[in-house]
Amino acid sequence: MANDVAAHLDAIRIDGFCVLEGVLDAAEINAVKAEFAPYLKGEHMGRNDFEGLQSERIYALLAKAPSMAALIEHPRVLPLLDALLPKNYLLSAALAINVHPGETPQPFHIDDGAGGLPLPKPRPMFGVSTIWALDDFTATNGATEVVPGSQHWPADREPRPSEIHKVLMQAGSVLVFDGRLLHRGGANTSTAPRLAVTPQYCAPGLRQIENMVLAVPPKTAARYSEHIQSLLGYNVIEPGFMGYVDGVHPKKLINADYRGRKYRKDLPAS
Ligand SMILES: O=C(O)CCC(=O)C(=O)O
Repeated sequence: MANDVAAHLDAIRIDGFCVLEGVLDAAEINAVKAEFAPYLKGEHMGRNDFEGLQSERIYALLAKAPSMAALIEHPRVLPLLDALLPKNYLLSAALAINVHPGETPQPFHIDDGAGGLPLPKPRPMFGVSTIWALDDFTATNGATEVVPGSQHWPADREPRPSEIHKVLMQAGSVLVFDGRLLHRGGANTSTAPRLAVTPQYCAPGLRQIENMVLAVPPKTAARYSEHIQSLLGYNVIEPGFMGYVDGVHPKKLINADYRGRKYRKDLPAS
């Protein structure tokens, strides 16, 4: 397993991505699909080319599909995240994407943008993304496309068609990639939809793409592990106490008895 992790880390450092095969079994996939079903009725397609006019997306996943937690903190993925990201990294986004037949390719993009900060490229990695295949990713059904090595490119370099790699993988596999890697959802020219879920993680100092503590408020967050709560943003980064709420640790909003390092009896909370 340690060798496995080392090989996957090497692949991510060189190519920008790796695929972990067969991580979920059919029962696990079906449990997730069952929770998604009420939100995937073909009624709400994307609002633009990025979301996909023939794609459905489910946001705020941890408020809607509790089985997602197992994917977000999956023990096969965590060692890679722990090695690649600074301590206290956050869940930046977690959404399901159901690419329907007729969908066109998404624009190429990266996932770890720094909200307009003037950072010349190439630059360090600020995030790591995962895409879990809940259906087989085939040559025709909208499999994710990546541009190997593009995590090291300058800002103005665009991929040539020969540089684009389609990630074919079986349902239950997960693509793990450097947040700087150029990628996109592919065109679906098949006759069936392609369902995937993409938990994306970022360095603790970066703003999360989805406003996670609003998407998953304290009462809902209370149902999850401490690790998931921390990933959502119910944490503080030391030194600096970054992430406090009204001068106290945000976990106090989940558990009123929580006593952080700065707990003082004379304050209402710590
Ligand atoms: O659906 C996919 O394969 C990729 C989607 C994606 O990269 C995104 O929306 O950020």
